[in-house]
Amino acid sequence: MSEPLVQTSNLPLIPKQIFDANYPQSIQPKTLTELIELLYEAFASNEVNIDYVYTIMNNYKGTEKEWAPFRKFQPDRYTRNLVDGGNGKFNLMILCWAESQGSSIHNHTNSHCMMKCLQGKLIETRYAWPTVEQEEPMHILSRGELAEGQVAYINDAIGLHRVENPSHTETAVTLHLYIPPYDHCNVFDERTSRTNESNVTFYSIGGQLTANQ
Ligand code: CSS
Ligand code: FE2
Repeated sequence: MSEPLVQTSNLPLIPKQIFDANYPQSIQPKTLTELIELLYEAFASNEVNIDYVYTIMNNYKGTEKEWAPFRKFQPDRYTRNLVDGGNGKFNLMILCWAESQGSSIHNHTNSHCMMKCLQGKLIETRYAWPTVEQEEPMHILSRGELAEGQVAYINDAIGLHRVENPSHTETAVTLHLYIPPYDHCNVFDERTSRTNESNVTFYSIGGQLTANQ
């Protein structure tokens, strides 16, 4: 594997303008229901303030009890569990990463992606988009840890990423917000930069298993 070009140890890896966002820190959703209500409010008009949405995701502090319906693991792959479809404007979902599970390297199909670590920790490795036609290993931009409570932000302009649960003994759970929702993405081969389109599916919707398990 190639060496990281930039080694970052302090996530969240989010763009500066989001760090600089100066929104009332008093908005502290204490339940998943409250977070969802605030999201619906934020998405009520056609213009959404991404910095504000980041702030409420960041301030959300929930309990394991309310994630329970969406906390579903399977042995061969991380699971994607839809919590709320946001009237077609966003997807809020809980992803469950069993020991050592990880994603492929992927983009986010022009959506904003926010990922909050609810339990355990994740490693996020960011990659540059391949720029040349010939096959070559992908270039790592950064690698960092996402600890409990932290929120990472990425979009296609920032780059691609792979998310992994580095622990061989602990599971991890993350809360993801995609704006707008998307149902396919591109996945990339780290060694060759080759890419393929891939559909993304839900393991469960509203706590009910789908036909995709
Ligand atoms: N984007 C991946 C998870 S890492 S953000 C997915 O939707 O499955
Ligand atoms: Fe992702």
